[in-house]
Amino acid sequence: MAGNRTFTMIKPDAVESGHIGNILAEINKAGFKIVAMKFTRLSKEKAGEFYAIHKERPFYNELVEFMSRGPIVAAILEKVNAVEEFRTLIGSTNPANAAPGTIRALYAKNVGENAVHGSDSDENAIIEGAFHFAGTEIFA
Ligand code: IDP
Ligand code: MG
Repeated sequence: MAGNRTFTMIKPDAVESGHIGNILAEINKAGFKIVAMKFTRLSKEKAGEFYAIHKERPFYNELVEFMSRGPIVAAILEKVNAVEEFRTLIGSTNPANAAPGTIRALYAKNVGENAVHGSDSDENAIIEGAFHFAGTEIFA
């Protein structure tokens, strides 16, 4: 249902550091239901497309390189008020500013390599989920 889903990625830094299990445990503890999930890798082209909204930002090329350098876990999560609840669970973009106990405070390295993605609106959650998953891969 719109409004109750968000999209996330466990980013290459967190996968490389062996934190997939820890991060999924935090997501489960916070009461999110996983309705779609895959272990995959973004090509440079796909990473560029996913982050096209940041094309004019100075860190765009760095972001595309980073997000395509290794595998990620992509997932669609369900919970009442999922987008906002998940942004609260992951904490600020820069882990130096992330509240204690948030996923980024626990596992992010820096403002670029920050462990997880979380959609910023219901509209983008739908777009981002559809970017990674076919309807047949989503289990409500
Ligand atoms: P968000 O992931 O918290 O929504 P956005 O501002 O949407 O943050 O930025 C998207 C992603 O771009 C961030 O998660 C991070 O990986 C990267 N990023 C943001 N700001 C910087 C920066 O100043 N330097 C390098 N990478 C950045
Ligand atoms: Mg964002």
